[in-house]
Amino acid sequence: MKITSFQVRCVAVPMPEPLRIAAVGTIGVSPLVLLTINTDAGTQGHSILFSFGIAALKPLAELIRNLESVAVGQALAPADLSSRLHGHFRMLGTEGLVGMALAGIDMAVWDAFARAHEMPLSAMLGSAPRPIQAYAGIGFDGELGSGQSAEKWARKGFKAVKVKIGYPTVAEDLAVVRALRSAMGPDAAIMVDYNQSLRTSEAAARLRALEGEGLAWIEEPIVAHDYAGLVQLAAATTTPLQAGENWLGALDFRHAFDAGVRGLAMPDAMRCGGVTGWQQIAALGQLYGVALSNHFWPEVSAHLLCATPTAHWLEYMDWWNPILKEPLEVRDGMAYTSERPGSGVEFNEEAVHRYLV
Ligand code: SMN
Ligand code: MG
Repeated sequence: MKITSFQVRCVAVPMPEPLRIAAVGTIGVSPLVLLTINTDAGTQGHSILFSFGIAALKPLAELIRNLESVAVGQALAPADLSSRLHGHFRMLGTEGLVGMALAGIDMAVWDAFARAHEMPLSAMLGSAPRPIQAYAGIGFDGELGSGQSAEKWARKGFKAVKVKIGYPTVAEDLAVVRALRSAMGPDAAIMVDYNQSLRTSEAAARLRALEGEGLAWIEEPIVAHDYAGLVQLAAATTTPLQAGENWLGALDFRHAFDAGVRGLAMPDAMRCGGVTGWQQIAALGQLYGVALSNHFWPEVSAHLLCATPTAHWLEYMDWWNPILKEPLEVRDGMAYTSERPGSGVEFNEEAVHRYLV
């Protein structure tokens, strides 16, 4: 089976509610590149790329269109195509948009590969589909807003939530955490996410102030690639630290683990190199004994976590559900991968046409 063409489209999907992030701002729409890969057997593969901001949306789409010629005529063989594409960018490097584009192609090729074999992606990776514990995300919405969002997710059956903090004072951080604990109850898992907003000098004091709150993890307290700083902070607190959504490819995860990062890590399917990159990181997680959770891409990540020996939590987000034919199913706080062939990504064409940009 050979690749015959790419279909690349851009959409701007309104967020269910504006998402506020500490030290970043507010996300009102999801700028997405939707990639469909066609083959000579009629089998298709689909993937979603998130450009974070409108400015990068069209450049990302154009970069993927420019890579069609490298892929067309090649066998539908994800590992081989990944090697070919990475070789193509040996000089330019695969950070930034290039890595995102390659990951998007990789996810679509793996989706087509699984569909061609009429198997769910998790089964193609050697694992039986199984439910994964899931948590939902809450924005930088203050004590009242965050508590109300937690109540909403609890009504939907979630037993775990993650909230963005990094307020001007640690007292405000604590008030938000306690509002979530009140909304979710004593047995719920509560994670917090600083989104790299703390300076290393203040981070240890903030983490110590959160010690008694029974948090499941404290995410990205400082800049993502300060591995040594993360290791130092981990020694100053008993609350597990979490990072990885901004680590690019398996090499960043290797650098982090070589620097002494242990406990938890969270690959982002687009930043880490797609399915192929995730497989490499899953092996590192097993060898270093690091529990792995995903960042975004819940449909694909649910399959990937099934095949990840140290799978931990699934981050659920519903932002892209309007353009999906079959969004990930979550029941009683557990995510269930689709048993249909592929990665679970297929587009609701009527919605795609509505949001085209
Ligand atoms: C996050 C990052 C970017 C946009 C929204 C949320 C956050 C997460 O870091 O972990 O989901
Ligand atoms: Mg995060």
